[in-house]
Amino acid sequence: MAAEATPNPPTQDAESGGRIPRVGILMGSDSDLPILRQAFEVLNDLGIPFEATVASAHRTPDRVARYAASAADRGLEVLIAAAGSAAHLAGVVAAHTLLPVIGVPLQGGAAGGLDALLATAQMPRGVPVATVALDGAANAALLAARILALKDPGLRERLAAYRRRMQARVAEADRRLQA
Ligand code: RP5
Repeated sequence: MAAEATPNPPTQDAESGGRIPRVGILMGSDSDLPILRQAFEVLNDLGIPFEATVASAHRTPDRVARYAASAADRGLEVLIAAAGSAAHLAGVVAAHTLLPVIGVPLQGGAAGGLDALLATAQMPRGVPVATVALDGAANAALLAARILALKDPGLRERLAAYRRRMQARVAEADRRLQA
């Protein structure tokens, strides 16, 4: 089923260098890519192999269902789904997999993102989506990393180092302010 169920080959991140992707990122449109690049950057920083693909809950529903249903069999461990406006992508993905799904609502719709936020977060009981802030692609990647780090001590250490770098940047900003 996996081979047939796999949609068109997703974009393989160069940094993954042939390693099996652990995180699958879906976005509703290629117009979402600039925000999703923030997630790519975090995952690259943390050395987590990932793949990314454009798939729409409304425009390509079968493709989304096939991708989500085959994701675990293909070795993916966490899925990130980002969409704007009537942002049903993360919910539909969660309906077709038992993997953890992180939803990223995107700004830009007629209601300034509130439409996407509610559509992503307000899931019915039984089908959970962990929803991050509007345009929160970087945090989605960090949350995925924390999930993976539960069983990956090396990644846990890289996450700790990431946090130390962040803290050092804040301390440096404060030093400049006080100077
Ligand atoms: C959503 O509609 C996409 O995720 C995107 O955020 C928004 C607009 O899509 P395009 O019209 O730019 O393709 O499905």
